[in-house]
Amino acid sequence: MSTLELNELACERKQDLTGNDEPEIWIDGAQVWAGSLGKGDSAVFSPPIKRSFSGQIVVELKERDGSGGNANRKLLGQQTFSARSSASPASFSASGYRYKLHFRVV
Ligand SMILES: [Ca+2]
Repeated sequence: MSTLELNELACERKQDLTGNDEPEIWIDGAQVWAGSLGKGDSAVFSPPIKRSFSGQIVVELKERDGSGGNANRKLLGQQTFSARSSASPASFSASGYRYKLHFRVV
């Protein structure tokens, strides 16, 4: 078994045109964190978000619009981690946004 530790999510460029982004982190299909970040903001996870796994574990970064029953989520990116993953931070980026996820696998 390995453990994925998420330490920090940094927003280098946000996806929403106005206001903060509402990023969410999902691990293996379950939401583990939601927040509000603007450009240059960082969410530090203390203690780290930890999930043990064997084989691989999938992390998705989503961005939420709307609220409550009208929430609408855009998938910003997906990364698969294994026991050998060490290239922290992982980057979630496209033309309109850039996020860096600091992690380690122990
Ligand atoms: Ca949003």
